[in-house]
Amino acid sequence: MSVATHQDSSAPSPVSLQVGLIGQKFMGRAHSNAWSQVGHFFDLPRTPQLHTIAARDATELERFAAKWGWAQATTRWQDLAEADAIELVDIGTPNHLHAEQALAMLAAGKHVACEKPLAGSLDDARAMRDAAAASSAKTFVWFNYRRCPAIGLAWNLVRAGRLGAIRHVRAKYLQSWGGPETPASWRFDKSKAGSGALGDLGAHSIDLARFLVGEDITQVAGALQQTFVGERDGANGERVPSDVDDATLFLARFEGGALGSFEATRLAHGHLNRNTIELNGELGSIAFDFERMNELSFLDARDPSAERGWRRIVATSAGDHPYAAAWWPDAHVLGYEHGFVNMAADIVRVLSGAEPELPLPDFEDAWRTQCVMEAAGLAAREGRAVELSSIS
Ligand code: SOE
Repeated sequence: MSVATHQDSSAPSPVSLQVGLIGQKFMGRAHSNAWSQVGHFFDLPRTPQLHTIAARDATELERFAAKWGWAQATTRWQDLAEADAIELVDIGTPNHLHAEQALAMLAAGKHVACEKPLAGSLDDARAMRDAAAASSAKTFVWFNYRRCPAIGLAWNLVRAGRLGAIRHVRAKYLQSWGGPETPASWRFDKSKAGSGALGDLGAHSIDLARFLVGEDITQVAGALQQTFVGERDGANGERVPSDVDDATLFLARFEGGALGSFEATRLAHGHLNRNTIELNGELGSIAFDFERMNELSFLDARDPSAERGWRRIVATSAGDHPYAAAWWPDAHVLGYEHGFVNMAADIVRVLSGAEPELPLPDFEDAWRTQCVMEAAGLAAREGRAVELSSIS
């Protein structure tokens, strides 16, 4: 199916950036919102235009396209590769589809922005990394939490040496929606998702840790994974195997010697979307909790005063905090969707030859995160430490 929904984009203006998107579920909404909002809030060299949305369900698709402002809709994602006007293809599909779609788009000369994790398997991820390296197109991976202003502030503080050498990284991503009452979906099917909590949640933690510390992980050890719910209800009342990790825990060593601990679970009642990370350095500490995403906690260990202790910084001030200038007055706080809009702004900057406000993850970067996921799975299965140098 292919339909024109409300405007003719056959003659794109030179400053427009024609975007195609694959996927109309949760990430389809988050990304559609980002592409349509970004030009309203950021002053950018180019303006994204919602050219074509591709998705499988034709009935839903027409309504989705009209609601979010996509000019055209198609049930053939290959149409995006064939559309000359489209420069950037955004992939918001289940993990096992990323590689085929990204490789086709790169072969057609499109820039690609792909959902995390990079792929459902190491082989797919490697193929994507290699194709990106061989192409002149730019690639991006939606590790959206990098774009919270408070994380941007943390990144700046680490870069400014305010923590000194990093000793500890403590990352937890805890959710609670994965109990036996949750029906089967691709997220619980290893052949599609690749992994469960590890790739869905742990991938964000690994990316944030590597981003903030600015170093790669060299070793993974002490890993445990567990599938607590082995079967779920299928669409027709049948029981379907659920074969991914509901929880993954592991320890890690960074290049510079810092030690990390990681926990990812979908079975932590009381925690809905608790993505937390804490860094302890020789000179101070930072702590972030996504459920209070506008705040960063900072402790300066060099403060000699009796009042030394954790500072709660509301990271919403234009001029001081990344991305804040594009939004609202102080403490008129941001939410989940703003991370995607902030990332869309940086993607547009890069595709216009400008610098992003903060470094963006590309396929090479996301490949390294995928290698850490692979090492964690191997370490858990074989009950041993795994050197990242052995994963390639
Ligand atoms: C899972 O619940 C999920 O939607 C992840 O897939 C996202 O990546 C994460 O940001 C929020 O939680």
